[in-house]
Amino acid sequence: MAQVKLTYFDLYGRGEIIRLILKHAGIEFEDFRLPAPFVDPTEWMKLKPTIPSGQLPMLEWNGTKLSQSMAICRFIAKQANLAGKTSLETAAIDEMVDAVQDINNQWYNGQFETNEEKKKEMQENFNKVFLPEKLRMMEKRMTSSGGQFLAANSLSWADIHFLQSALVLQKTDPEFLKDFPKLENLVKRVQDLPNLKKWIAERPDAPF
Ligand SMILES: N[C@@H](CCC(=O)N[C@@H](CS)C(=O)NCC(=O)O)C(=O)O
Repeated sequence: MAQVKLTYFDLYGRGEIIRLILKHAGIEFEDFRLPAPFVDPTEWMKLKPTIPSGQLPMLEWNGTKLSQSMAICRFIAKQANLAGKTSLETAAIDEMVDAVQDINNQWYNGQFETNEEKKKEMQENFNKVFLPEKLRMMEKRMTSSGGQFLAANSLSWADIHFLQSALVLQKTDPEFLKDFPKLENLVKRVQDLPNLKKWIAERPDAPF
């Protein structure tokens, strides 16, 4: 069995999707957490110079250090058969993963904007324009690939990635998927998968 350690802040952020894939796959790992730099930078400032990329998350797999959250996810998703059976399926899954990343990045930009007026404008645009457009596109793609999963007509890490984003977005708007029944149903089904259900019930809560 591989020796696996994930180092990340005590947040969901860019690390939770890695935790979710590992949990779903039943891969045991050390979930090493440190305080987010905006909560208390002390521990991170000591650790940062020892991390090859200078950023987290970092995954250690049998001693090999990997950075970049999406590269880490692709690697473990391949181990867990969640990354497609053909190159074309893998590309379709990556397409949906990148759409989820677009949503996440746009949402974070709005959360961390320091100019209050601009922040309000960005959040309004996200909720009224950006997010519904992305969701519409994703539901269409889902319909054209069998209607049950985001891509490749089977569960992939794109579905798990979307689940985590949806759980964070639902904290501020529990109804945000009400016009997207297929996506809403997907979120329900994926969070009911036994290993994910167990982890979601027991994991430390975080605002994002
Ligand atoms: N593209 C990288 C971005 C990594 C990143 O921005 N990490 C942030 C936390 S989410 C970080 O380490 N911040 C502390 C720092 O840069 O010193 C990834 O997806 O892993």
